[in-house]
Amino acid sequence: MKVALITGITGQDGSYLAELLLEKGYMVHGVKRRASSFNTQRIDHIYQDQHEKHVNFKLHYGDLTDSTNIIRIIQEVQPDEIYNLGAMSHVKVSFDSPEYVANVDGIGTLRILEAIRILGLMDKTRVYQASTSELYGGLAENKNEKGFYDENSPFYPRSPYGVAKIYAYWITKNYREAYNMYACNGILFNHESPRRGETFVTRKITMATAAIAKGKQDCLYLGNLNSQRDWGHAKDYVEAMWRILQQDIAEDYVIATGVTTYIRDFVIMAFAEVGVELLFEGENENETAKVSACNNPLYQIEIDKVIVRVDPEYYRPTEVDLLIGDPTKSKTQLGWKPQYDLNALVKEMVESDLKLY
Ligand code: NDP
Ligand code: GDR
Repeated sequence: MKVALITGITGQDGSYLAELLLEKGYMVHGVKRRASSFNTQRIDHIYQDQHEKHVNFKLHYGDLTDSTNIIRIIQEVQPDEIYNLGAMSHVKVSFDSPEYVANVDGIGTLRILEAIRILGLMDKTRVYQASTSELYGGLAENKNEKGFYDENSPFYPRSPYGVAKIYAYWITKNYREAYNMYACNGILFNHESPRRGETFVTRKITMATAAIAKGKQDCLYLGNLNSQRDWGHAKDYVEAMWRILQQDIAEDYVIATGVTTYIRDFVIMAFAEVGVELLFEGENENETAKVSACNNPLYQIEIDKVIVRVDPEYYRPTEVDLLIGDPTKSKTQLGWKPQYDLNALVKEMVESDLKLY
């Protein structure tokens, strides 16, 4: 039986990856942080199963800022594969706590790689590092000739999060080259799901769509509506993570859909799911969206009511304007193909949030 260790198991990706690896017959270990309130909602269903039937699943308390803890867990678990998904993953928040983010998202990766070296597991343990499209920074001149970011595009991170993740990217590559370790970067573009954290833009939009439709919220306040993101479904993306660690040779891969969409259009798509048509007017901080039609008799939403406003509070000091990834290498070498398109993703997220209300 293969043994996997997942950091960030309580997060969006960690929970889907744990399910996938259990399905594949792995023994799955996860690192969770001690918190003053419960932080295991996304994996409680797996944990509960453990009491009712035999499930190969075990959680360990730990933190990526704590080397001795990381070494001890890896020594105990002796993993065949480590998926390092733990991170302070919110780009805007990283401007408020840059040093902490450098410690967790940057040096945290080094702690894992060093633990493997110290424990002499270099020939046994394969490492997946959760790298990100934030490394590219959205600079137009750095796209390839087809107009996408690929594995060879230059990096220009635009946030403390991106800068911390670029350290993690390079230290992973360096340990692969210096010590012949099987260590890979998955450069993943944005991926979402009903389990997405509530303060990321897609989930914020789908939750507000449901709340407004059910009369529980008046207005949705957002930041920059003019940025564009290449959005996929987290379920598809954890499958790519696993494939990256099953190859003969360790390499880095871009995981993306190759389609990019404005934030504004995501808002339109989400409200269309509840039968609300929106009309956007104005520019930048004066931009609003009002209801131009409501085609669903279940929801009484006033026509002409403004239900989306821009609040500059959500702007970032430096923004990544446009992301679009080229998944050619992952499609050809990994045989990876996403099952979801954006319409299916938005539909699933809105339906799930409607159930919450
Ligand atoms: P989430 O924010 O949902 O999950 C992050 C996880 O990291 C949580 O389990 C969190 O624990 C844990 N964590 C945070 N700080 C620490 C710490 N100091 N020590 C140990 N664990 C910690 O992120 P996602 O699941 O969306 O993303 C997974 C990884 O992929 C992250 O590294 C992210 O940066 C990266 N990524 C994500 C993309 C996306 O679009 N989702 C795209 C590209 C990369 P807790 O629950 O206690 O907070
Ligand atoms: P991102 O995701 O920064 O791309 O990082 P996020 O959903 O936070 O922002 C996407 C874009 O939407 C704009 N935006 C807003 N964002 C948030 N969070 N809240 C708002 O109210 C809002 N209004 C507009 C942002 O300015 C931005 O342009 C995500 C994270 O998962 C990272 O960990 C990961 O590495 C990258 O995706 C790839």
